[in-house]
Amino acid sequence: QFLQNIVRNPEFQAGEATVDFIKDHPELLNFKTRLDRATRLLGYVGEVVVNGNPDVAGRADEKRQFRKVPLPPADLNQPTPSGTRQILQELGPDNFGKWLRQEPLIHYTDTTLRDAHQSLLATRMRTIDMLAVAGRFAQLHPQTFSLEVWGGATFDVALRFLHEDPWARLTRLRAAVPNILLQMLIRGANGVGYKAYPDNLTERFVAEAGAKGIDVFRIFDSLNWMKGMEACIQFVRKQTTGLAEGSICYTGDILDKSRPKYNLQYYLDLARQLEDAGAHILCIKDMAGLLKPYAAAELIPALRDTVKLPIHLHTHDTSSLQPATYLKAVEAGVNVIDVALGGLSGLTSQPNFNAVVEMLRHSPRHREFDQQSLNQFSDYWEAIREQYYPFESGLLASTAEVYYHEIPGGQYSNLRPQAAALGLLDKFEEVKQRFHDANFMLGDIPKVTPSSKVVGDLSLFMVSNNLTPDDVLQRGESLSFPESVRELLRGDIGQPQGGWPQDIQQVVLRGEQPFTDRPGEHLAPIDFEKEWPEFEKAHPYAQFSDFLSSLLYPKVFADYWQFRQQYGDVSRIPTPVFFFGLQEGEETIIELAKGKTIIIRLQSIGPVNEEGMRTVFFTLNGQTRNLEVRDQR
Ligand code: 3PY
Ligand code: ZN
Repeated sequence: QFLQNIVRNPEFQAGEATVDFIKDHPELLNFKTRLDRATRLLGYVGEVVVNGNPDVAGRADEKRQFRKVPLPPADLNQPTPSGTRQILQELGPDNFGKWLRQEPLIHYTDTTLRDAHQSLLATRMRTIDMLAVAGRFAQLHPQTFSLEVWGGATFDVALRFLHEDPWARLTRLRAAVPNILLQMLIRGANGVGYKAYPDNLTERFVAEAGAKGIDVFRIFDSLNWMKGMEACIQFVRKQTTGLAEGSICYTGDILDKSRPKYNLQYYLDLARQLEDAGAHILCIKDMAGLLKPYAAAELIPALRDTVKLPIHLHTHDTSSLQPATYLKAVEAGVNVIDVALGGLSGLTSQPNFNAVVEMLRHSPRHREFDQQSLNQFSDYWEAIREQYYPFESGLLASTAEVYYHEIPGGQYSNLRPQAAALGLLDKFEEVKQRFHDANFMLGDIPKVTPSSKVVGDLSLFMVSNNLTPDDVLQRGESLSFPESVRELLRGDIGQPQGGWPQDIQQVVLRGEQPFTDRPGEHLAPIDFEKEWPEFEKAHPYAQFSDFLSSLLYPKVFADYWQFRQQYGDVSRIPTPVFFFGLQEGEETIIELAKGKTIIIRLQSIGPVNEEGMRTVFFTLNGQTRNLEVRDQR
C-alpha cells in the first residue's frame, strides 16, 4: 500500500520527488485517510477563516485589501553571473580574507532577508516572499558582497510563529542564489537561542548550516566574552568551507571620556583576540546604532592598524545618523557595510542600500549598482511590507533617544508587544527609562541578544512592580525576579568585562553560587549516537536538521512538528491568506511544487451549529469541498 501510494503520487510521477518527498507526504503512510497535501492546506485555510491566525489576533483587519505586488523585472533565462561565492571557492577562506582587506571599492551586505525584517516586523518575513525575488536579485546584483538570510531570531520565529522549517528556507534560498555569499548571525555559544548550548551541539549546528549553504558566520557574544566565541570560530574553521566573522559588539561611545569602560583600547584588545582566535573577518556589530560618525573615523583606522583582518561594519539607523557614520567609515577604510533595500530600511533597521550607493556615487570607493533596479526591489519590499502591518513596531520617526536607552534595533520591535502583553503599553516611556537603569544596575553591559532580553525583562519587571533601582537593591530579598535575570547573574550566558556587580548579584542569587567558567564546559554533551536514532524513530522521515531544531527548541519544535503533520507545509500559502484567511468569494493560488498549483476558493461560511462547529464551503480546483471547523472565537 505504501509503495502504491508513492507511485500514484502525482509529484512522484512527474519526477519531482526530492529528498524531502516522504517527509513532505506523511499521508503516504496513512493508508486509511490518505489526506493529501491540498486537503491539509485547505484545513489550515479553513481554520484561519473561522478562527483567525492567533499570531495577529486583535491586530488584524481581515477586510483589508492589499495591492498587487510589483516583481522587479529580470531575465531568468540568463545564466546567473558569478559572484563572491565563486571567489571564496577559488581562494579559500584565509586568502579570501586577504583579498577582501585590500579591495579598493566598498562592498555591501544586504540584510533585507534577516535583520531588516527582524528589526521592523518582529522577524515575521516568510520564505515565500523571499523566494519570489531572491533569484532575481542574484541575477541582477551579483556584485553584492553577501546576503544576510539566516540566524538571529529567524530560526525561532520560523518554527514558532510561521510554522516553517528554517532549514528548508536556507536550502531553497541557496538554490535560488548560487553566486552571492549567504550569511548568518550566530550568538556564539548561545547558537540561535537564548542560552548556552553544549559545545558538540553548536559544532553540529554549524556543520549543518555550512552544508546547507551558509558561507559567512557572523559570530558574536552578547557580553563580548571571548570564551563565548572562540569555540564557535573554531567550529566554522573545522566543519565548514566558510568564513568565520568574529564580532565586537559596540556599546557606549569611545568619544565620551566620562564613560571609560568601553574606550578605544577595549575594542582594539578585543579585535586582536578575535584575530588570534582565527577569525577571517572582523565585524563591528553596532546593534543599537550608537557608533557616531566621528567615533567611526577614530575606531576604524585604529582597528586596521591593530589587525590584518578586513573590517565589516553593521549598524541600525534608529537615530538616522548612520549614513554619516558609513561615510566616515568608508573614508577610513572599512571593507563592507550592511544595508537594507529601501522598502525595509531605516528606523531600527539598516541604512538604505539604494541611498548609500548614491551617497558614494562619483567618489573613489563607489561600487556600481543599477539604481533603477535597486528601486524596483525596494518597491517590491514596500508592497510586501504592507501585508505584515500587524507586526510594525509603531516607531514613526527616528529618535536620538537611542543614545540614552541603547535598545538594540532587533529588540525594539519586540519590546513594545512584550510591554503591551503585560498591559504596559501606556508606560512604554517608563520602560525605556528603566531599560537605561537596568543596564547600569547590571554594571553597564553590551546589550544584544540574549543579554538585551534580560535587560528588557528586568526593566519590564521594574515597571510592572513600580520599582526604582534603589527599591530593587533594598527590597530585592523579597522580590521574585524573572528567571532570566537570575540566570544572567549566575553566569549562565557568560561573564562581562569586570564581572557582575556584587550588590545586585547577591540580592538576586540569595546564596546560590555563580559560575565563572564557560557554560559549554559544564553542560553535558549531547549523545548523538544514542539520541538521533531515538528521535528518528519517534519522528518518521525526519531529517537530521529537524533533530537539531528539536535540541535547540524542544517545545517549539514539538508544536511545529505536530502542526506540520496536521496541515503540511504552510510556507507555500501566500502571506495575506496565511495571516488573514480569505473573504467569501475570494480565491488563492498555492504552488505545491514547481508547476503544480492548486486554486482554493472560499464560497461561504455556514452558521455555528449546536456542537460549536461551522461548515466552510470551498472549491478546490473547481470541485466543491466542505470542511467542518470548530468555532473557537
Ligand atoms: C540577534 O541576535 O538576533 C540580533 O539581531 C542581535 O543584534
Ligand atoms: Zn543588527
